[in-house]
Amino acid sequence: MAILPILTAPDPRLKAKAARVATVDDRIRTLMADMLETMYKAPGIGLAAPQVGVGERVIVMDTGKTEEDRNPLRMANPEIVWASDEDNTYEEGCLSVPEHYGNVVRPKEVKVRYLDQDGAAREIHADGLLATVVQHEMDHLDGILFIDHLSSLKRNMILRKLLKTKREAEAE
Ligand code: GNR
Ligand code: NI
Repeated sequence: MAILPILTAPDPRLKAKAARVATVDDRIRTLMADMLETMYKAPGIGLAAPQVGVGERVIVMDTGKTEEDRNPLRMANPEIVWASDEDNTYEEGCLSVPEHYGNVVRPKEVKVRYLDQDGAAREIHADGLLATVVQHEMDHLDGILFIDHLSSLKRNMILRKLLKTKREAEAE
């Protein structure tokens, strides 16, 4: 297993649409394992492959509150097959947008169809925090960050600050 470096915005790889996984093979299973290890270490409750520079439709999540109740979810080619009419607002953060937070409105509940680590088709009904996170991760697969759901004023302010932080890190 390996800890992978997490890309931060602005980065063109975070804006690209990820490609569908043709087959869930050992390469994809290793990617899922490395992504989970990277996510736990960060720490975070979700991670999408584009965040580690891999343009494929793979996401991992774990909304368990403690190390004891770990419940890792590994998904390839996730698709929303149903979303509730009712919305929910959650203050989101992102490992690729460090130290910035903002309220995002999304459907409160979703049904998601995906392939698991064995390539088997599965479906989950997510609500609460998991519904927020799975939609946040699926956005990453289409090159969308939570800041794209904020006003352009807030988004541009955050992007300017992130760019400044990058410039300062490069100058070191
Ligand atoms: O760790 C994370 N926490 C979080 C909190 C609220 C809404 C979404 C998230 S996902 C984030 C990890 C991440 O950036 N995944 O892409
Ligand atoms: Ni994110």
